[in-house]
Amino acid sequence: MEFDTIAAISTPMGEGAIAIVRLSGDQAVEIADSLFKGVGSKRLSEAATHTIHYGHLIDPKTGQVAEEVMVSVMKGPKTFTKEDVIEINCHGGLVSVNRVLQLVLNQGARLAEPGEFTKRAFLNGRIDLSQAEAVIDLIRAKTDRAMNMALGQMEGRLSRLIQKLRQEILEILAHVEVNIDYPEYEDVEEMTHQMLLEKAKYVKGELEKLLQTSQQGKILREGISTVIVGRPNVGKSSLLNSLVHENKAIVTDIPGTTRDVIEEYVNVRGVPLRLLDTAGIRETEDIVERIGVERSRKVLKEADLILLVLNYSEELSEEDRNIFKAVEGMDVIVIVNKTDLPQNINLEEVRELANDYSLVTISLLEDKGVDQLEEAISSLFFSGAIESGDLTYVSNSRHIALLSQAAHAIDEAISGVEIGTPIDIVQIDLTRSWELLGEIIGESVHESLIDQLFSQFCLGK
Ligand SMILES: Nc1nc2c(ncn2[C@@H]2O[C@H](COP(=O)(O)OP(=O)(O)OP(=O)(O)O)[C@@H](O)[C@H]2O)c(=O)[nH]1
Ligand SMILES: [Mg+2]
Repeated sequence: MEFDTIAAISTPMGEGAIAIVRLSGDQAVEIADSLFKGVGSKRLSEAATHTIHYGHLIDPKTGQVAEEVMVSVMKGPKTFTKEDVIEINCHGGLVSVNRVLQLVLNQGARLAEPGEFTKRAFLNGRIDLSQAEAVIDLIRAKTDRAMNMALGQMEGRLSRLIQKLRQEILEILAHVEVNIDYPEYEDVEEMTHQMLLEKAKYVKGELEKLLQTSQQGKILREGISTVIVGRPNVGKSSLLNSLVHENKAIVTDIPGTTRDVIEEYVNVRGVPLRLLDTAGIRETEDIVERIGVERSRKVLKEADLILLVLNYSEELSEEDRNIFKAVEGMDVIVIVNKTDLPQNINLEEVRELANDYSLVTISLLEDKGVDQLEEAISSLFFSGAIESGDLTYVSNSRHIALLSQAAHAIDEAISGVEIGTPIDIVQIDLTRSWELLGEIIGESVHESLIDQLFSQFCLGK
C-alpha cells in the first residue's frame, strides 16, 4: 500500500522539557532533510537507520535558524508504522513545537488524523486490529493492571488465541467440505459428525472461558467503580482523601460540602478503584445540594462496590437506614467513622443492618483503621481469579460482542448436527463464527477463507 507522508505533534500540549514531532511515510526523511542542518555537511538521507542527530532546523523561506533539535531517523520496515519514520525532538514549548510542525507541513507533509500512525501500523500489517485497539488502551490505562492487560493484548496475546480458535474452526470446515464432496461414503459422514461435535464443543468452551474474563477485564481496565455514600458530614470526602493520599476533595465541618460527584483513580493493594465521592444523601431545600443528592443516587446504581459511611458519634438515623435500603443486594463495606469521638451509635444495631457485609470502624482524623479498610477492599476482590496474571482478559466491548456472537453461531452449529440438520446448513454457522472471530483481529474477508482452506488442506488426498 502507498500513503502520503503524515506528521503530528506526538507529545502532550503544554510546556515540557522536550516535545516531539513525528513524521511517517516515504517522504519523511526527505522532508526532514530539507530543513535540517547538522554538524558538518551530514545529510539525514545518508544516515544509518535508527540513529539520532543533533542540529538545527532552518526555515527555507528566511534562511534563519528556527529551532535547535535532535532528529531520530528510523527507516522502514522496523518502525512503528513499518514506514520511514522521523522524530524531531525540539524544545517543549507550545510555540517551538508548533513552529516545527508548521515547517514540516510547509515542506509537504500532511497533518495526521487522530490515531493515524497506529492505523498505518495496522494497514501495513505490523499489528492486527485488536493490537491496535490495545495501543489506545495502553495510552488510556489508569491502573497498573490495566496497563499490563493492554500490554498483553498489544503483544498479540488475544490475537494468538483467536487465531488458534479460527484454525480449529477451519479444520472442522475442511472435514465438512469432504463430507459434502463425498456424500456417498457413509462412514465419512459419521466420522465427520463425531469429530465436528467434539471440536465445535471445544471451541465453544474456549470462547466461553474468554467471555467469562470479560467482566474482570472490564474492571481491570476501568477500575472497580466504588461509590462512597453516607449522610452529610460523616467523613466521605475525608475518606476519599485518605485513600488517594492527597487532599483532592474539599472537607469542612459544614454538612452538604460536597455538591458534585468527585472522581479519582487509586490502587488499593493492587486493586484498581475508580473512587467516586458523592454529596451526602439527605432531604434538602437547597437546590444545588438537591441536584447533588440526585447525582449521588444515580451513580449508586452503576457501582461495583459501595463504601457506606456512618458516624460513630451520632445515633443511627432514618437517613442511614434508607441508605442501607438503597444499596441492598450490592457489594458493600460498612465504615463507622470518627471513633475518636464519644460513641453514640449502637454498634449492635449497625451489625444487624450490615448483615453479611464487612464492617470496619475507623478514625480518619487519627488515621486509625484505614489498614483494615484496605484489607477489606482487597480481600473482596482477590478471592476470585482476578489475581492470576496469566489469563488472557477481554475488556473491549467490541470484542465481547463479537465473541458472544461467535459462541452463539457455534452453538447453532452444534445443535444443528445434533438434530441432523443438513451439513451445508451447519457449514454456514461455522463459517459465520469464523468470520466473527476474524473481525476481532480485523481480517474477515470471505475470499480469504476459501484461499486458506485450499492452501492448508489437501482435500483431494
Ligand atoms: N473527629 C473526627 N472528625 C472527622 C473524622 N473524619 C472526618 N472528620 C471531620 O468531619 C467533617 C466532615 O468531613 P467531610 O469529609 O467533609 O464529610 P462528608 O461526608 O464529605 O460531608 P458532605 O460532603 O457534606 O456530605 C470535617 O470537619 C472533618 O474534618 C474523624 O475520624 N474524626
Ligand atoms: Mg464531602
